[in-house]
Amino acid sequence: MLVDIVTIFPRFFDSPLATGLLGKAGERGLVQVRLHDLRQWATDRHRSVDDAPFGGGAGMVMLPGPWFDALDALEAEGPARVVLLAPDGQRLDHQVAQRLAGEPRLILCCGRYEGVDERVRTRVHEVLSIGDFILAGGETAALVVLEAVARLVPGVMGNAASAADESFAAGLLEYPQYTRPAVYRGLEVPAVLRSGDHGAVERWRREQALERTRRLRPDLLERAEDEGAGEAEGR
Ligand code: JF5
Repeated sequence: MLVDIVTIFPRFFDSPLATGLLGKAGERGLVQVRLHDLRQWATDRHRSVDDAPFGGGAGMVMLPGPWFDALDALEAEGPARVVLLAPDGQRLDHQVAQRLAGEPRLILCCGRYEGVDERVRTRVHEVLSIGDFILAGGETAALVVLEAVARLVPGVMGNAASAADESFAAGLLEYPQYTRPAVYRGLEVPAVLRSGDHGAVERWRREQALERTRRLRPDLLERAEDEGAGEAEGR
């Protein structure tokens, strides 16, 4: 997968792209990320990318020109799914991440200031939000999207990912996990996990996942029911 990121702060991505899962995915050529400074498509001598809003009001709005020229240049290289990160977009979830992980190329557009000139939206295929809050810029949201998508690209993670992913895809939270020691400061690991009875372990985990989802995220179960994934409820 190729990911082009357009931003006024390309350096923002340095450490996350060099570290951990994204670093390894880059090294292995599974997720190639290219950073583009939006200012390279600015046209005035101050390299402006924003201006005051028509109609007045606080703050600045990102100019359409640099965005249109950036997307002209990047799309001339070939087809890509163009995504704008903004608070009014579709909420990112596991399903959206899975869909994007199947794309050969993404262009992530990071807005700043009070927003992006509305006409830029004629050039994007979709707007994505990571939640109902306002960030200083789309960069943080783009990183969240990138990490959620990259770990679903085939080969990026081993099988360790799939169990938890399948659980979430089925609309359930994960079951509780423990490692050594068996007793830590008087806190015990549930006996069933040390019983060696794999069937009992599996049943316990399923029960825990369901109970935890019911208690903490009942909305996930309702959604699973609506989607006809009744087996999540043991039916
Ligand atoms: C942004 C206009 C982009 O604040 C966000 C955001 C929140 N959830 N998802 C994205 O992006 C920055 C702000 C204003 C465009």
